[in-house]
Formats: sequence, structure tokens, C-alpha cells
Amino acid sequence: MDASVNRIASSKDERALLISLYIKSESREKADYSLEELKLLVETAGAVIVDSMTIKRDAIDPAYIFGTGYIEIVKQIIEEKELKLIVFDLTNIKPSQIRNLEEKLKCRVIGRNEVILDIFARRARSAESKIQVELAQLKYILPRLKGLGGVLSRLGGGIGTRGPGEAMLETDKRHILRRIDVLKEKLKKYEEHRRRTRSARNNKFIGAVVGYTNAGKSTLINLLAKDDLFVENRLFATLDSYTRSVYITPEIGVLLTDTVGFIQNLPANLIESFRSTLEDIENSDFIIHVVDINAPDLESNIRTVENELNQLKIEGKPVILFFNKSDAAPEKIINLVKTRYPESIAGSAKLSAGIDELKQKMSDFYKSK
Ligand SMILES: Nc1nc2c(ncn2[C@@H]2O[C@H](COP(=O)(O)OP(=O)(O)OP(=O)(O)O)[C@@H](O)[C@H]2O)c(=O)[nH]1
Ligand SMILES: [Mg+2]
Repeated sequence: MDASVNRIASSKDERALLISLYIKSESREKADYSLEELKLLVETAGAVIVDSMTIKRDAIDPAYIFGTGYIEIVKQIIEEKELKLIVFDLTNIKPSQIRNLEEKLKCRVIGRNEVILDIFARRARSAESKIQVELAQLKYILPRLKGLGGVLSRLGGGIGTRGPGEAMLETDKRHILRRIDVLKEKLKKYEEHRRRTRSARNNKFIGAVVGYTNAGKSTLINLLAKDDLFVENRLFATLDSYTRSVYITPEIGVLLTDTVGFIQNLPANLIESFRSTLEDIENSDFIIHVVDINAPDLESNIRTVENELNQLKIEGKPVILFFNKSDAAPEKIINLVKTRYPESIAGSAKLSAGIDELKQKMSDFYKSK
């Protein structure tokens, strides 16, 4: 299938209401931070955020998420503000909850996973990442189909219905299952190719640059490799892992691999699909973990990345923690970070700060390998 992301229309008319639902036992701060992140995600997906609301509940309602009491309130907002989309800051919405709400609200309802999948679908550039995304999309759609012959019944298009998997939205379960098999076969070929490339690099010293999305991984590699990888102040700018050669001293050359960014609650089927890309991290000799020092919830971002890394086989690999964007950080934060993470580097990929220290650490690793 030749689904070019470039022909996917942006969704300027996709006027959205964001709803954060937090359960009494959770912290409000965490919910607010997550909602801020969802705003960035929804904007990256191209919709227009008209309003957002935070609702406190005792529990998630199994049929209507926020309970029937809110239906009329939200319905009124939808009509008044001419909304086309409701986005819940939830990751595990059941297909039946979506159906129930869409029926009552006469408006599309999605969750965080669909937004992230949509961004990946729109950003996929290489043939491999398009296949990876389509596979994730189809695996997402599958349990949402009614019956074996059932097509996906959704209200209108927009977020969650675009990208490499979009042609499959109108089709039936058997067809999708066949397509999944075809994609898996294709992916295998790319995986074999990756393995061959890896073994050709066997004698090289390789670092994987990892981190939360938008931390500045590609900017750092560009600086070190004097290259021109795609950098953007948007989430998930990089979906393909590129490897660049970098000289850390005139004698010592290493390879640095750019990787797809992490985010809290990254949908499991996306991680599964991007498994082969993540294997580049497993195959590395060391890891540079890039952190945006100005991120509102820095510690939680670090933990998210560490949790994802812990799912991979990376035991024993040395890690350099590089706190990026220090140029835009208050002195106080830099000092705090240096105290809390004494082994880390506070630098700036943009202004080339902390780079000598970074190269020094890499060359120490190289010498002790
Ligand atoms: N102020 C400041 N901005 C930076 C710095 N490094 C990167 N940025 C900006 O941060 C944004 C994200 O940079 P990228 O290099 O695309 O980040 P990334 O980690 O590769 O992001 P994804 O590929 O989306 O996961 C861009 O707007 C960069 O210009 C820095 O040292 N200081
Ligand atoms: Mg990038």
C-alpha cells in the first residue's frame, strides 16, 4: 500500500475538547501535567483545542467513562462550541465506552493512544516505519471491530483514522488479519536487513541516543556529526533510527544512533511494532540518555525512559545522563540537577555546551571497553 503521509489533510476544523479525568486517589498535579502533555500531542496531531476540563470522579464509569451526569453538560459544550472531537486523557478506554459516548454525544470520542498512534501515522517517513505504524494501527483497530465481518463504525474522519492503516478502516476483519500477516512478513525482511547491517558494524563502538520525545536527541547528534537530521519543536519528530559517525577525538570514531522518543503511557502495540528499531538500543555499547532540563516533570520523564529501557536487554551498558537545554534553564535548576545526579552532564546541544565533557566520557568508555 502506498499511503503517503503528505496527502493526509491536516485537521484544522477538528475542534476538540480535552477531558482529564482523575480518580480521587490520584494526585491532581500529575493529572494536570498529563493534560498539558496531551495538549501538545493533540496540537501535534493537528487538531484545534477549543477547551479543556478536569473532572474528579470516584471511579471510571464502565459504560460512560465520566458517568451519565456529565453527558448533558458535555453535549451542551459540544453544541455551543461546535466541537468535532472529545479527547480523554485516558489510555485504556474500552471500545464499548467509546461507542456508548459517541452515540449519546454525536461526536467522535478518542483517548491518548489514538492521538499518539495518529502522530506516528502522520510522521512515518521510511518504508519500514510506515509498516511498523500500519501494523500498530491495525492491531489497534482489530478488537474494535464488531463481529468477524464487521467494519469499524466511527463518526467521521480525523485523528485516529489517518495514515498507512487508513485504507483498512473500511474493510473487514478477515481482510485486516491477512494484511497483518503480510506486514509482519515485510517487517521480517527489514529486520534481517537490520541484523546484517548490525553485524557489519560489529567492530564499531556504538552509542544509542535515547530520551523523552522533544528532549533534543536529534539536535545533539546533528551537532556531534555535523549533520542535518530532522529537528522540530514537536513531539515524535524522529521515528526512524539513523546512525551517524562521530569523531570524539581525531583518532577515536564512534557511531551514534538516533532513536524514537519515549513518552509516558506509550501504547503497547506501538512499542511492539517498533521493537526492531528499539533493538538498536540493545545492540549499542553505551547509551546517552538526553533529558530536557526544563521539562515540568523532569523526574517522571527520566523514570518513563528508564522504565522503557528496563524492558530491553541493556544490563551493564554504561549510561551518560545528558541534561540538555541548559541554555534556557535557571541556574537554580542546573545546580539542583547537578547535586541530584552528580555523574550527569548539564549542557546544550543548541549552544554546544557540555560537549567536550560528553566526548570525554565517551572516550573513557571507549578506552575501557
Ligand atoms: N533551548 C534549547 N533548545 C533545544 C536544545 N536542543 C534542542 N532544542 C530544541 O528542542 C526541540 C526538539 O529537538 P529535537 O532534536 O527534534 O528533539 P528529539 O529528542 O530528537 O525529539 P523527537 O525526535 O521528537 O523525539 C527543537 O525545537 C530544538 O531546536 C538546546 O540545547 N537548547
Ligand atoms: Mg528526533
